[in-house]
Amino acid sequence: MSRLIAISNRTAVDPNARAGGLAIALWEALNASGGAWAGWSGSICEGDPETQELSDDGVDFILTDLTREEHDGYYHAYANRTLWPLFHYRTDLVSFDHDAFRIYSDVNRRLAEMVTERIAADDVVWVHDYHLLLFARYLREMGWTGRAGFFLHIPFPPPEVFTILPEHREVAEALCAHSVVGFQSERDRANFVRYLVEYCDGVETSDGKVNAFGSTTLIRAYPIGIDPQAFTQASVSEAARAAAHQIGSILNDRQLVIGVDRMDYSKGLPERFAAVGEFYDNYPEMRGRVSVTQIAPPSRSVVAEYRELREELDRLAGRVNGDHGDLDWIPLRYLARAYDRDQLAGLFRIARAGLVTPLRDGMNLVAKEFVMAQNPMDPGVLILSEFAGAAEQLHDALIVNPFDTRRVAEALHTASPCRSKSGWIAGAASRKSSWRATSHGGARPILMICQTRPHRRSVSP
Ligand code: ADQ
Repeated sequence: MSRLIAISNRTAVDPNARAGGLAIALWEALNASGGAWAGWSGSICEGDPETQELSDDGVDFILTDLTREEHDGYYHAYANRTLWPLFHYRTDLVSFDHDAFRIYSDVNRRLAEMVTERIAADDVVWVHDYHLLLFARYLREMGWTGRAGFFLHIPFPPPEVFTILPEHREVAEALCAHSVVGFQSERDRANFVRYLVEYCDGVETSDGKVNAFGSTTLIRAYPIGIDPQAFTQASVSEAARAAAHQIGSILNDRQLVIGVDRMDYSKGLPERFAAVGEFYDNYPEMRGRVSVTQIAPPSRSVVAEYRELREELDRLAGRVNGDHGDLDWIPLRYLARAYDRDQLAGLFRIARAGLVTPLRDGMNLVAKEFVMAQNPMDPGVLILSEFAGAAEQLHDALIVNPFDTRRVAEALHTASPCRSKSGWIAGAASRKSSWRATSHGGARPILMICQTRPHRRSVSP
């Protein structure tokens, strides 16, 4: 019987890691079909890496440790310091290192070997994300001819940016070795197709396929979603209520505006903090009536840019609070730690506005989670960057250019003084008839995000 074999850098072998969007989606697909999940074990070994195989709840895991050299070259250097910034259009932060590319290729080859030794001709291989761009090349070189799909979770840049990568042709050729290549958004799909047509003599056919490098590949956008019902349930769980109660006791009657992100330069946090400062500058009547809470646990702190980002955020938050704070009011609360899903859902539910303003993002699941956590009788407003993949779907959020801090401040003003649980507060929001935001995940409900009156919830087919 044909099996689904997923390959990603990190797997959800640890049950605690089955909470994120990707992990949940993959886990459910593999669990339902009795598939396998291959990738890095998460450990670094001293000697030669060995393959470990184990099963949990119907899913087989095929795992390998990385050597220190592999971890540095493949993961830290090429994946996180070359591909991540380049694919997020941050050419200023990209570092190129031929040794790192060699190690990245070697790890992709080693993972492909590990998988080909264990798959059958009719299995379906499903490769995930920018760590494994070359995986299919080795799979094919090893003689495997079955079906293989690839999904990129992060953006795919325009050809003018992608071609900065010295190895752009090798990467594109390896992607075309899949039967299907999936992207988060139409913009990403169009960028890749344009690259193939303009730089590799690719020919686009009317059925969404491209002939390039002697292969025919279906190239499509498959925007990733969340489990909307599960998130709505999480937002009324015990832990959610406790978190909402805890923050509520500090807020008093103030409006909560919330941001939740990994601390990453792609998430636009310095620009967001600047916009919050402008909001209090430009709308002084909002001082003391709104409190912004930003949750952002540090990530990848071995990379210098991430350490610098942390320092910049500390400084900017201090500035906003120094300029505007008062004895009984903190304008911008900034918490550099993670919270669990239920707690976040509880905070989203009581927030008047969600600030999701990445400079560039493949999708951004926080935007969808914020929508699904809302109480339909008293929903908040989503302020969403036009550069997040989610903006292609959540048309009725307040869509902003995150670089335009004055406009983001204006959106905060529009969103914040809406309706409070204890009654109406006059403000700009009452001038606007309605904003809506949709949640993706197939045919999913459209939730009326902020409607002055009457309260109404509409459900799409
Ligand atoms: P990420 O860059 O990690 O993912 P995102 O989609 O926003 O971005 O978040 C993924 C998950 O992490 C969400 O479930 C969110 O709730 C959780 N999370 C984020 N910040 C958190 C925090 N401070 N504390 C606790 N949990 C937090 C990459 C791409 C995205 C793409 C996803 C999925 O960069 O563009 O949407 O993969 O494909």
